This record gives sequence, structure tokens and C-alpha cells, in this order.
Amino acid sequence: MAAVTADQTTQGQARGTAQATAGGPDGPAGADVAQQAAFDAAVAADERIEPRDWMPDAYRASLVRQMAQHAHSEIIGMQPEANWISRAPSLRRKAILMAKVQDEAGHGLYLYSAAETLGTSREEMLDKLHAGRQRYSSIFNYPTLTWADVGAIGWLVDGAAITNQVPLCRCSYGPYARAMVRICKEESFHQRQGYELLLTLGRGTPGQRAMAQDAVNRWWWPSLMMFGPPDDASAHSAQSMTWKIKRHSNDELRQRFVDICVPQAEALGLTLPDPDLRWNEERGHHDFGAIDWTEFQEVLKGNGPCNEQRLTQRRRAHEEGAWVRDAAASYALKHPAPTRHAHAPAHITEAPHTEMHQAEMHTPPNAEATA
Ligand code: FAQ
Repeated sequence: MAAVTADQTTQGQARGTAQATAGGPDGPAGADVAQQAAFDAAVAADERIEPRDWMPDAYRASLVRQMAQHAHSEIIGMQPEANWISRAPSLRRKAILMAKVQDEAGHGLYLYSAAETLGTSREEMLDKLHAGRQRYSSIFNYPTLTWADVGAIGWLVDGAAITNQVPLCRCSYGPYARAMVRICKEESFHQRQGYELLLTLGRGTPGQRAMAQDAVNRWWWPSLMMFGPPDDASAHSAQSMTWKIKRHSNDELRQRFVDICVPQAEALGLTLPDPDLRWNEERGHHDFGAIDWTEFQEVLKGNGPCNEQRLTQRRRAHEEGAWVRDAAASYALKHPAPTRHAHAPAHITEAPHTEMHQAEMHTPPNAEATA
């Protein structure tokens, strides 16, 4: 086994550090077989991999790929909803929507910071987003045509995001898993505000009810696409599940989401736009109709209704924010932050205040999901 450095963390001492193999090729063939074995054992034992631990290059690259995509989704996802801030129907709705959009910016920050622990800079990730070399979620390439879309995004898009992201609280990579705990709590609030908004519209005039139904008709299928391609076409799922980055397959989570939404739609008095949607007693799940994967692939290729608009707006916002970044950098030079204590808590762990998937969010990484 390669020599370990003096400043390793407890877990690092067991597994060696990234520095210990610097310069060596990845994998057991070229690098240190013992380090690969220690990494595999840690993953198998549901221990967390931390930034200073040795990890295979492919594991690091896959995390950067997924976390960057996730961070980009959060900040691009601000656009469709921000479209309605100035037209919110009341001061209360405006304040709620502004808070939600700000939360999404915060989620982007947590995720960029978590991705930076893997050795990539925020600048590099943003450059790749702006150059179209890193992705963001397909869902944000659809337009928000009416006020009811804000409700549909909260209920369906945040609902799908939570279903997908709660298992990420048990991701094998520590900084990602910890960031997800707080993000999921906030997403639960977002989901409820969307549900409450649609409930209010559903109890309103016939015109308001029709507007809510129209929004759900447009957002339902793209929300199902958020979970990614079907399992047999998912390039990364098998490896990501072996590494315990992902805990469930795309189709498993999509099914979970459909099963959650059906009774909620009934309570809202809204119809999900799928004539094939029905309970399957034998499977203990709802069957649902075929997803239009051609549409999904087109959106991924950049041909969705709003791809161009979203990226143009993002690049413009980045350029217009350059003076803020410059000012912050100058300020930081003049007023260096006090050195952070090495053992300061990395995130807030107050008691949960929402019910959705609480069990899984607060389940130790070595326990299987119950939610
Ligand atoms: N959109 O092999 P897989 C939110 C790509 S946050 C675009 O199955 P993987 C909060 C995939 O990257 C929403 N691309 O990939 C909010 C890969 O491409 P690559 C974002 C997609 O990684 C709410 C290729 O297809 N959430 O909504 C999509 O194992 C309201 C093959 O796919 C996350 O990012 C897609 N839908 O599974 C904000 C959660 N699906 O890299 C504002 C974390 C797949 O080979 C307002 N991410 N692709 O070029 C994940 O859980 C996973 O990355 C999946 C995809 C499940 C998205």
C-alpha cells in the first residue's frame, strides 16, 4: 500500500489520500491495488467518501458530471419561475415566489461548492455550461405560459426533484450527500407551495380551474422525463449504483413519483393527462402510458422550446454579474475571512420540519430507504 501522508483524516488514514496516488494511473492495474480495495470496501460498507480520500478518477469524473448538471439545473431553473415574479397576483404570492427563486440560487451555491471539493472550480463549470459542454435538466426548457405554471412547477417539478434527490442524501460522496439534506428540506416547502397554489386555483372560478388543468397537462410528461432515460438506455445508472452515487434506478424513481402524484391529483380535483394511467393490483403500482423519448432526446440536443432562450439569458446574467464578482474578489483581498476551524460543521442539522420522505433523509447511509 502506498505511503499515507501525515495530515490525513480518520477515514483518509484507512483509505489513503488523493495525494498518495497523485500521478498514478487510475484503477487497480496501474495504481495501488490496496487503495482501490479500500475504496471498494468503504463503498460496500456504506461509509462516506470524503474529499481527501483516494477515489478512482472515473468516480470523481462521474460525480463532477452529475453534480455540475444538478447545480446548473438549480440556477437555470430560476428563469421560468422568475418570469412570473413581477406578475404574481398578490403581494403574498410575490413574496413566496421570490423566496423560492432565491432558494434555488442557494441550492446552486451549495452544489457548486460541493463539486469544488472534487478539484473543479465554479468558473470552469460555468464556462462549460455556457459553452454547452455540461447539461442542465431538460425540464427547464419548457415555457411558463400562465400563472398556474408556477403551481405546476412547484407541485410536479419540485415533487419530481425531491423524489429523485432524497436518495442522494445517502450518496456515497459526503459533501454531495450533506448538501442534499438541506436542499431536500427546502424543496419540500417548494412542493407544498405549488400544491397549495393549484388547490387555490382549483377552488376558484371555472377559468382558474381550467388554467390549473392546462398547466398540469403541459408539465406532466416533461416531469416524468426529469428522471432520465429508461433503465435499459441509461448509460451511467449501473456504475453509479455500484458506487452508491445513485441508490435507485431512473425507472424506479419515476414509478415512485407516479404513485405519489395520482392520489394528490385526485385531492386537487385535477386529471393527469394519461389515458393509460391505472392501478395495477398485481404490481402494487400504477401503470402509465409511453413517454415520448424522441421529445426528450430533442430537448437534450438543444431543440426544446426554450433551450436557446435559457442559455442566452444565463450567459447575459453571467456577463452582467462580472462587476459583482470583481467587487467581491477585491473585498475578499482587503478583508480575508478568518480561517475556518477544520472541524466546523459543514451543514445545519436542525430537526426536520416537513413530512415528505423524512425517514429516508435522516436515515444513516447504511440503512435502506423506507420512504
Ligand atoms: N435532463 O445515464 P443517465 C430541480 C442525461 S433540480 C437533461 O440516466 P444519470 C430543482 C445525463 O446527464 C433537477 N439531461 O444519467 C428545481 C446523461 O448525459 P451525459 C435536476 C439528462 O446521471 C426545481 C444522459 O442523459 N436534478 O429540479 C436528463 O445516471 C424547480 C444519460 O442519462 C438533478 O440533476 C434530464 N432530465 O441520471 C430548481 C438530480 N436525464 O452526462 C428550480 C441529480 C438524463 O452522459 C425550480 N441528477 N440526462 O452527457 C441525477 O439524479 C441524475 O443525473 C439523473 C440522470 C437522474 C438526472
